[in-house]
Amino acid sequence: MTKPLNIGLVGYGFMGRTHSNAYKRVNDFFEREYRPVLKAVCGRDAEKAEAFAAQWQYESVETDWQKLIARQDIDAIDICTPNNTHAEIAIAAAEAGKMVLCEKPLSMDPEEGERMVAAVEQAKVPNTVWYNYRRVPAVTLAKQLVQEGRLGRIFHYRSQFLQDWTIDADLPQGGAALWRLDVGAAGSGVTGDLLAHCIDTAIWLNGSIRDVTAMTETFVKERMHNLTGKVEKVGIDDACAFLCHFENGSLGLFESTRYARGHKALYTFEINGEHGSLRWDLHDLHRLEYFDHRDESIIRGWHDVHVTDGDMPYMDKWWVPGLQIGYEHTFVHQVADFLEDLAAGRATSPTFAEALETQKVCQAVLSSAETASWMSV
Ligand code: SOE
Repeated sequence: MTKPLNIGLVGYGFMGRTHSNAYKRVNDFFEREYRPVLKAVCGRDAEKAEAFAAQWQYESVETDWQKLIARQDIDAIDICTPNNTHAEIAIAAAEAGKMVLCEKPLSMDPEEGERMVAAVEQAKVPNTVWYNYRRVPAVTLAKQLVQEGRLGRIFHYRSQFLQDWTIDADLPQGGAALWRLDVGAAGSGVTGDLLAHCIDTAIWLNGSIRDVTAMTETFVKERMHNLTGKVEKVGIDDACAFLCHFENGSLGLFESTRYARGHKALYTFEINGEHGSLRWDLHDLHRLEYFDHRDESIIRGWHDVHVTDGDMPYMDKWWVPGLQIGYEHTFVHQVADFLEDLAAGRATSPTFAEALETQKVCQAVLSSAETASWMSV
């Protein structure tokens, strides 16, 4: 018999769907002591929340997140709302003794993040932030290869996250689907939305970032605001690039934009070390490219590892070798790890405290771009 873990989901957009799917699937594939129960979904629009609940089979609906948090039958609060609401909901949930799972980025800025970390640590409640790409099997395998020391001393880390969905100057900002363009709701543009993923993975694979120098650009300066109906200044960064030093002495190069025509979600990273290199690309997410200079010279070249065998991370739980999994599975893996850690009394990485480090790098990047100077993290 599994123990129920009653989930209260706040927000029912794109991320609400990815998380709900993960809760529903996880125990079908992973043997775990706990089983998530879709107890309640919360959203301000009752009709939409009801429709979401019906589609995903949530047992009940709330329209006020405070009421959801006050419910005795909810164990964990999952925050899938715009970034400017994360802190208030997470802190209240922790104070009420609930576990908290929060969408990325953790917060609007490090100051908010600090308060969120203090709240979960004081309440001693399990917490995690959904930086899902760590749990793409090929990315988890990259972590394993780095940890085994196969690359030797690391010299370079470079990463990009390219999209093209905001090029149209007539696209409005703000409101349900477009809050990512509204600085008041998102905090920043590509830095918090896309580079945050690159930074989280980079810190995980290559350690802390010491300092940064950055530039940002806002290509479309004014957009109609869906909430006010007026044309308003755009406050987000449409593109951002930065250089950095990692604490281990390696150099980093990061770039993100929503203006790279032809790229939908081209998240890539490459690591170059003394003995070898690793390369990964979200558009081909089940492959990890690996080069080992110690291979015999006549066969030396890039290994194109198809990460589907049962001895590769997470893959023994899915199909048979050669058959791939995809984007949604990264969320299933995060829940599977969360449930396993919960049973073992361990923290699930990235915790709020770990995600705060990413927030500090984002802040240093934005400050550096503003002041045109190097910033320490
Ligand atoms: C933005 O388009 C977005 O949906 C991000 O918010 C997600 O975090 C990223 O994984 C995909 O792109």
